[in-house]
Amino acid sequence: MTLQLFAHPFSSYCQKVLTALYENDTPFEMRLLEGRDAMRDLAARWPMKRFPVLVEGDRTVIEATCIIEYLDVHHPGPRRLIPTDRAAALDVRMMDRFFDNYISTPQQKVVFDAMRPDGSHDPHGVAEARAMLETAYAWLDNVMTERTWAAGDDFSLADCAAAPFLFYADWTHRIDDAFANVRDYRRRLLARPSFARAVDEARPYRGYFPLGAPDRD
Ligand SMILES: N[C@@H](CCC(=O)N[C@@H](CS)C(=O)NCC(=O)O)C(=O)O
Repeated sequence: MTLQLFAHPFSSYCQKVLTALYENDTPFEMRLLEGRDAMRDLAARWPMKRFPVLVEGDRTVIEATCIIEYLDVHHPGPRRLIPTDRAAALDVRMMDRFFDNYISTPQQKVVFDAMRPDGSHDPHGVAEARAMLETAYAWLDNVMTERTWAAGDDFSLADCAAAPFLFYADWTHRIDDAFANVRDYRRRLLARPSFARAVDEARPYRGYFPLGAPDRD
């Protein structure tokens, strides 16, 4: 059965799943979410219209983390992105939650605010989001002192999350040079072939970035 991924290459949550798919060379069909017809097909599958969404036969899987978990269970490849050891898997899942909730969520808050019409901005919420990013960068910098990847020596689900979220977080609220461990980690993620491929595929869409994409990366 063909795996179908409803996704857009420029979306951070889609890049999280694409990185996992590319890590294992997992075959899939991309259902590109450009245009009204594609969005109507997505809404028929998932009324929240958030993406990515994975479809296999009559099974619809929502949420990037759950899609990667689904791939690990039903289409495992040579690289296990979730350790089989339950204690190690817990560390991976905890770091995955960190990147979703404390890097991506505030990053999206700043970006979505920039897309709001005049008169409906939320400066207080944006300031809170930027403060949360600063706190998250500081915490992560300490965690990454002696780690290569988010949960230790092995590339995992948590790194699939970290890669796009730190990528766009730096564009949105620059990671200060004082957080050298975070900046080095972001560079390692950008050099990882699976994520580098996702970044390359998204290049044609950089004009979509509401804050203006910087001329780097
Ligand atoms: N919790 C979801 C979040 C997915 C998400 O926020 N996707 C963004 C694209 S990066 C989206 O669907 N944006 C469209 C919208 O907000 O209507 C996940 O983990 O997959």
